[in-house]
Amino acid sequence: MPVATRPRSPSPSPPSSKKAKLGQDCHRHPALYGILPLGNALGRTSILPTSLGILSRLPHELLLHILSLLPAPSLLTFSAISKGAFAFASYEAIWKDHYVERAQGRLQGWRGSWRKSYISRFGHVPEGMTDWPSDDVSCSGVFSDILYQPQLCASLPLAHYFSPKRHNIPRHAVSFLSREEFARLYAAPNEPVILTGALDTWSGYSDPSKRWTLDSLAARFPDATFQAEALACTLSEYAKYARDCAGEDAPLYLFDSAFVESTRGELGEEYRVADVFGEDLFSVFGEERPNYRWLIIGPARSGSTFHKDPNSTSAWNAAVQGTKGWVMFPPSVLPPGVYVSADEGEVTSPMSLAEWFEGYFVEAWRRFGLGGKGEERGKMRVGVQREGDMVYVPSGWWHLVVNLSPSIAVTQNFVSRHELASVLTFMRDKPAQISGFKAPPELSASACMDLDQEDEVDPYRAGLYERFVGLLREKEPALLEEARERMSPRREENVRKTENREAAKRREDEVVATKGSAFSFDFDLDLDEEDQGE
Ligand SMILES: O=C(O)CCC(=O)C(=O)O
Repeated sequence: MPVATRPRSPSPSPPSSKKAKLGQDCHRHPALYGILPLGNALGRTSILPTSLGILSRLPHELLLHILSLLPAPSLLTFSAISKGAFAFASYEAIWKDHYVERAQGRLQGWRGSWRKSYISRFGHVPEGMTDWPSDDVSCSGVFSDILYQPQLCASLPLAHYFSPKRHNIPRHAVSFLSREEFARLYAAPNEPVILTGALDTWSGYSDPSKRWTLDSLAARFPDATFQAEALACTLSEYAKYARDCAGEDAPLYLFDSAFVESTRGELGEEYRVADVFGEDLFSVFGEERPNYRWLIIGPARSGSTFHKDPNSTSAWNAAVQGTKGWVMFPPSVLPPGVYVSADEGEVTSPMSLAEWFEGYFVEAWRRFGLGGKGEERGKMRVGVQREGDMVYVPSGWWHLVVNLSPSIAVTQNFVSRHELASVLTFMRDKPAQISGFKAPPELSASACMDLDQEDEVDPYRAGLYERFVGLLREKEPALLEEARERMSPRREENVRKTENREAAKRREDEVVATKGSAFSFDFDLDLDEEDQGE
C-alpha cells in the first residue's frame, strides 16, 4: 500500500504558533517535560539562553536538524548538559530514527518512548539506576513550537471531525444487496459505500471462540512476526507498544501482507470476501500477482495518510474491531494539503493525520462538503466505519483513514470487471508506477537494472501490461474486450515517450548494423528526434 510520505525528523513547523490552554482537551496528555509552545513565553522567562548558550540563537528547526546528525551516544551526552539541552535532545522523531537504525528490523522491549526504548535496548544503563532512563526531568521555561507540536498532535481530539451531520458515505446492509445492485449502485459508478453486516459470516468476527483481538491473536500465534512499518514484531510486542504509545503523534501501524502465511493459513479461513465484489482478475497472474491482502492493527490515532490504492485497484476494508474515520475524495479532486508530481507518481502529504485535521479539515469541508458550492459540493466524503462494517474504496479514490479507537481490520485490493479498464489504462500509461508484482527470478534481474533515464522503465514492468492483456485474452476474453472499449485513449505524453524510445532504439540498431564497416552515421549530423515532428 503506498502511503504518502511522512516527514522525517525534524518535522515541519506547526501551521501556526499555538498557545496551550490549560484545562482543554489538548492537555489530556501532560505537556511532556513541561515544554510549552512559544506563545506561552509572553511575560515569562525562557531558560534557553542560559541553558543552551550560543546555541539558543539558532532557529529551533536548525538546532534539531544538527542534533539529528549526532550519533546516539553524543546526543545522550548533549542531553546531560542542561534542561534546555535535554528538551531538544529528547525529540522523539530523532530517537525513532536511531532506534530503527539499530534495531535490525525488530521492535523489541518497548518502554513507552523511542528514547527510552533505545536507551534500554542499546544504551548503557548506569549501575543501580533501575528507573533509568528517567522521564523525571522538568524543562519548564522551555518554550518552543517545534518541540511542542508532536505532543500537541498526539493529544488533539479527532472524533469530533466525524460528527454524524457530516456523514455522506452511504451505508447499505449487505444482506439486502445483490451483486447486480452493488454493481449498479456502487461499482459501475465508482462510488464508495459502507457495507453493514458484511462480517457476520466471518468466524474471526462472529465466533466468540475465534474472535480476533490483539490479545487473542497474540496468544494463538505467539511466535509469528508481523510487519509494523519498518519493524517486524510479534503480536505481544506490538500489544505492549500499542498500550503505551500515548505520546506518539503518528503511532506505528501494523500493516502486514503475509498474515495468512505466517498464521499457517488459519486467519485466511476466518474471513471471507463478500459475494458482491465478484471476481479478482489479478489472480490470472498466479504467484506473480501483487500483494493484495493485509492485516491492519493500530491504536487510536494510528491510520493512513491520503493515498490512492496501487495499480488503480479497488479495495474493501473490514473492521473486525474498533472504529475508523474515513475521509475520501474522488480521483479528480486532489485533497487539500496533498501534493503530487505531474504524473501522480510521488505523493507528499507533509504532515501527520492530526496535523491534516488541524490544518485542513474545516476548510476542505467548507469547500467540498455538503455546504460547498457548485460542482465542488459533496465531493469530500466523510464516514465512520464501525466494528463489523466493511468500506468499499473504489478505484482511484483518495482516502485517509484514522483509527478512532484501537482497531483490527483486514483489507483486500482487487480488480473486478468494473475497474478493469482503469487498471489496464494505468498499467499501459504508467508502467513505472506499477507496484507490488513479484517478478519470477529469471525476470527479476532486469527489474533491478540500474536505469539512469528518467523515462526508462525496467523491462519487467514495461511488459506487464501486455502480459496482463495476454492472460486475459486466454482466460477472460469477453471481459477484456469490454474493458478495452472503455479504456482512456493512450496519453499523448506516453505516445511521445514511446516514440522517442523507439526512435532511439532504431538509431542504436543502425549504429550496430554499421559497426565494423568503413562508414558510420555521425550522430551530430542527425536530427534530434524532439525536432523531427516539429
Ligand atoms: O488504515 C486503514 O485501515 C486504511 C488502509 C488503506 O487505506 C489501504 O489499505 O489502502
